[in-house]
Amino acid sequence: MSVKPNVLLLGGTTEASRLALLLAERGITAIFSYAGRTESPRPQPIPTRIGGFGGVAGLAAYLREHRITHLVDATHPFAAMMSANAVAAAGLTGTALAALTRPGWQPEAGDRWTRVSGLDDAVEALAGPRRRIMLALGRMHVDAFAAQPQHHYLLRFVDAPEHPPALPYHSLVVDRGPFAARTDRDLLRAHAIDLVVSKNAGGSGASAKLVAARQLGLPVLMIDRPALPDRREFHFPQDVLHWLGHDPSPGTERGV
Ligand code: 3Y8
Ligand code: NAP
Repeated sequence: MSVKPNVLLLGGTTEASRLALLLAERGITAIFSYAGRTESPRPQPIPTRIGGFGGVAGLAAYLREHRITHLVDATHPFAAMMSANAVAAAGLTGTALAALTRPGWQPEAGDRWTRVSGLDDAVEALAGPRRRIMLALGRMHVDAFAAQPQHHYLLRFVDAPEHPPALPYHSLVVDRGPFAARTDRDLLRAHAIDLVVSKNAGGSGASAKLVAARQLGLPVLMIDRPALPDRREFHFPQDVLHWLGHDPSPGTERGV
């Protein structure tokens, strides 16, 4: 007798939103969770909670109090703290855990990537004469680049910041993805960008700037993903449905 799923979905990515839709279509009991990083996160078709849990202990308590049967970590590959907490809390409470994540991007013909292992190495790699750099990393880590103030930075944030970024020369675009290659190409051209800095997020929502850089023959500084603890991983929302005991193709559900 399989347990009727009661899912906690840690979201904030395109794939998480796709899975939320599938769960809603099948009437699977689930709650979507955002950290609350943005002013108006995309509404979801399932009940949604916003805010941290309070570390591993807080997440474990949440799993117990809400009798969560399946924890799905569909957070961004750079949300390393959340993913580590999910593994720890699932272990403490014996909750089934699976990650829904996307493969990292691989360089294609025509790409001019330099790979670095983390944010500090990316900052160091920018030592040298002034350039015009698209820093497509969002808002949380921009201040680290004040160590290389000589460059002109093109910044793209989801929300307007309360305070101007601590970078003497910068242009700021407030926009949320997913982005399109054509508009990113126009943006890179309009700002005469000569280097793009990117996280290896994978997926389709942030890849536009890489396609645009390739088309314009621009170099890319690619930040590799942080290491994450071992856990069951799926790359497709339908595989999560199967894991939950639901047939991924609608209309062939049996007794659910
Ligand atoms: C709050 C939820 C969906 C999810 C869409 C994806 C695609 C569009 C592209 C560039 C890169 C960046 C950033 C980015 C993308 C998707 C996805 C993705 C990159 C929202 C969202 C939340 C966040 C948090 C935000 C971070 C920031 C990172 C901007 C919603 C829109 C740079 C990551 O201002 C801040 O504090 C923003 C912080 C974490 C990284 C950073 O360090 O600043 N995402 N992004 C989630 C929460 O509260 O739990 O507002 O709707 C979601 C999406 N952003 O459902 O369609 O799947 O990745 N997000 C990166 O990849 O490098 C932009 O500009 O080219
Ligand atoms: P993080 O550094 O790994 O997490 C820091 C803390 O934020 C966590 O310990 C947790 O707080 C809280 N948190 C993170 N994700 C949460 C979620 N989905 N629901 C509830 N609490 C959450 O995470 P992050 O890099 O700041 O990312 C935050 C959110 O933005 C995630 O949902 C992620 O998917 C999304 N996002 C991040 C990026 C990125 O580049 N990092 C890109 C796109 C989307 P407590 O310890 O208090 O529980």
